[in-house]
Amino acid sequence: NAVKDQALQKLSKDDIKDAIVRHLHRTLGTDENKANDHAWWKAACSAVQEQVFERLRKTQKSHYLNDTRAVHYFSAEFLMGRLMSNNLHNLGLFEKTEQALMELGINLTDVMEQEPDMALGNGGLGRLAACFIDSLATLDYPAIGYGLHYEHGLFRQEIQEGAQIERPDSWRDYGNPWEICRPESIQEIPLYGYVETKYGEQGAIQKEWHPGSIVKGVPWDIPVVGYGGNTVNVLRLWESQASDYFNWDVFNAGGYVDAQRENVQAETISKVLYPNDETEAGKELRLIQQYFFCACSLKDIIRRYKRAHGDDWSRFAEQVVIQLNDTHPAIAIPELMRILVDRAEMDWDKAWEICTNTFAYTNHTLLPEALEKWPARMLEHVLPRHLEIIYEINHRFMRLVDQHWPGDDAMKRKLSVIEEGGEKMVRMGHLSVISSFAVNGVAAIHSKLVKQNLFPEFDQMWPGKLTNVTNGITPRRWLKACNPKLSGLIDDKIGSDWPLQLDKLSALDKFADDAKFQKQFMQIKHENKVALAEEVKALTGVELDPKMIFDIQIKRLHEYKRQHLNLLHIMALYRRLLENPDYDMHPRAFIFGAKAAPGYKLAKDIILAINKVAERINNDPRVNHKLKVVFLPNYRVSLAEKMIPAADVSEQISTAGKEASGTGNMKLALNGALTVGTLDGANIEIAEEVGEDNVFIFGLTVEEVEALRTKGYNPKDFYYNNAEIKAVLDWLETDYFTPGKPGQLVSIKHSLLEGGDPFLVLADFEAYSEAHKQVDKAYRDSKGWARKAILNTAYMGKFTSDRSIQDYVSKIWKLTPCDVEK
Ligand code: DL6
Repeated sequence: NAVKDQALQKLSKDDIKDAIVRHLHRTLGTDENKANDHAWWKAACSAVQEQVFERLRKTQKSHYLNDTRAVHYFSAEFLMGRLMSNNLHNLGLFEKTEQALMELGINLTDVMEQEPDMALGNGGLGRLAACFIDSLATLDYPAIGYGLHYEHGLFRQEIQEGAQIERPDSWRDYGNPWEICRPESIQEIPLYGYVETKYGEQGAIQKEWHPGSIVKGVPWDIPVVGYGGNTVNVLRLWESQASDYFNWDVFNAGGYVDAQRENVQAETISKVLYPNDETEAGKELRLIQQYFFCACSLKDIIRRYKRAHGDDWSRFAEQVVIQLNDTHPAIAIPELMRILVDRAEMDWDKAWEICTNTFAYTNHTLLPEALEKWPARMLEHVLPRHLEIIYEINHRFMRLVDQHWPGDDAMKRKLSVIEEGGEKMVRMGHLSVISSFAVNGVAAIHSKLVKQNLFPEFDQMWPGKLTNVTNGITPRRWLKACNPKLSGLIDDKIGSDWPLQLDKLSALDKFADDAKFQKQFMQIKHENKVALAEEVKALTGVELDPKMIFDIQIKRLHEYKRQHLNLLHIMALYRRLLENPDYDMHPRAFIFGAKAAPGYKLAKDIILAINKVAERINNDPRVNHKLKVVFLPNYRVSLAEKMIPAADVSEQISTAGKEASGTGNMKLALNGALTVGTLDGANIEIAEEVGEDNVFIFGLTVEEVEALRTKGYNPKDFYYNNAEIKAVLDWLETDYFTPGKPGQLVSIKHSLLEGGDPFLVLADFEAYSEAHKQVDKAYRDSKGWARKAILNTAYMGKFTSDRSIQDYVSKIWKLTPCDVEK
């Protein structure tokens, strides 16, 4: 039994039943006869939350008494999804709660469906943060997640006539029972205004920032329950509110209306998550969001530190490590310098030493459009003192560059935090590398490219600072909770400690050729496919035969992820079937889930094209027994939990060198799907682990991509030399898929031909098509396929986020686990 707390172990089904009914009566003021599933959900959450709060209290007491060093995970996104199933599993209360509800005539699955997703993130980066805080609590490390309490998370996607429509997400409309407001820890955050320079004794210069307005930061805590229920850490999310503090400076200068306007603005700061993925927003509100949550969090950290250490700053970096999840929180760096230099009146060198021993930075992308830069002018307006501090950091850094490359002005320009030329820009990546004691990429190949291509000179200046920590996923959510049947089978076969020691799954390899185990494993896959087919029918009206190969691509819509490569191949299959009705292929259902950034026109066009092609194929009786295409609307964590257990094939087909890691690839393989993938991101490590016989690798490598670009890539060569490519691209121009509207899908063809095919879709098409022929062949050998699927599950041990966290701990954070009072 993973549950360590005795009180939790002793809790009986009847105790839980009593607690649920008590909350139904006393918290919600309703009763068993009137309550609907939503009320039962809230009552059940409150019953669970009682246990969670007790563990939380004990955890906080233990951390305080042991004066522990803790990691502070700063992230603009935490894509938590639903919490009920996860919390029940982690507390070891799932079965008891299921029975308790059953005795009350209520179905736990229906109740859990009431919970809205906490969609406070865009995709991989935010979901990674959620997996990491789960693992930190599971491994008993003192940790706190800091982020923004968005009123509206990622938009809800509707599909109308094939096109994406964005609707607001309102995850808190009817209250969220998992979060608790902590007014006792409210912070006041300054913005705008001007900096006054004062001259002290002996000409000492003192800077004072006179803010133009003050915003209130209200913390909401979401308990993060570790598996086994020992440690319960906290995710603290800040909500902005207008400050009670009246802005007398502005008022006295006759600016009453302005002062009021800024109060109104305050409330917009945490209103909405920017729906960008791999592009930077470059908007003032986004900068303010970033500063707001970093400043609140730093004040919170310092308050806690001072409670234990008073004004003695000497132990700060021993106690506090701050991990920057990408550059979104990088503004915390000048903020900490400001606090130390201006407020604590520390000299610069001492402050800088604390700073550079406190921060560590994770890079999640090499795409130039995602590397954040802020116009210096905007920073000056919003955070005038921070810009001065950034200039000072850079000034001192330039002296260091001069020591390494004396007199090399080109090198200074290249490495400077300030990009000159056009409008002066502040490069947040450079600032993060310079100010952190460790910098990591998120998969081996990505970290290598960070060193070689993105920051080679920084690597030369500080050998060893740049490192790798390959991403991971929590097996509690992504196998135990989402795939209960497979989890049960695994428990029966190898015992139930794999959720904590995922390496143990490798014991399944003994059964990879065992006919009985193969049958059980594939029967569960089949049942999961039946369940997904029902969901597909309910959501789209499309009927899927579970005997088809379920081929799934789920991730944000982006050209580099190449959903359009998948689409072109589907069109090619369609064409082959039309030309030859006997074309030999095992029936296949291609299933997509993806949101496109609202301003990303081509990504939205690709969604439209997938839906239009799907409609035509699904309604074509000549082929629809062999080929189906489904686009599931509103892809999100809770939908992923239904799709992943049902996948036979996992599409991981980004252009080599573009996907930093990927984590969907890990979730799908863990659940026994076979990867069709390029040698990109973590696919490479997955292939190493599961063996090349058990994945379908295709396409250009990073080196080949570079060589092709150097040589000069002309997509038209592929268009004119490959009749199938030409036919499917030309097909997009007709009205075959969009009756009466020729040209509606032409932008995809244009991007590939006139647009230069920036992500080498056409160059990889043939290899991709070949890989799919191999998939088809392999699937027909049902025993061979079962073996491969089992080995995928068996060999995914490396990709638990527990391993990622242990890597962070040993390479970067240097934490010690803290046992919590039982
Ligand atoms: O590291 C988490 C995740 C990776 O798995 C994906 O490969 C990568 O694309 C994603 N990066 C971002 C970058 N966004 N920004 N900035 O989301 O990170």
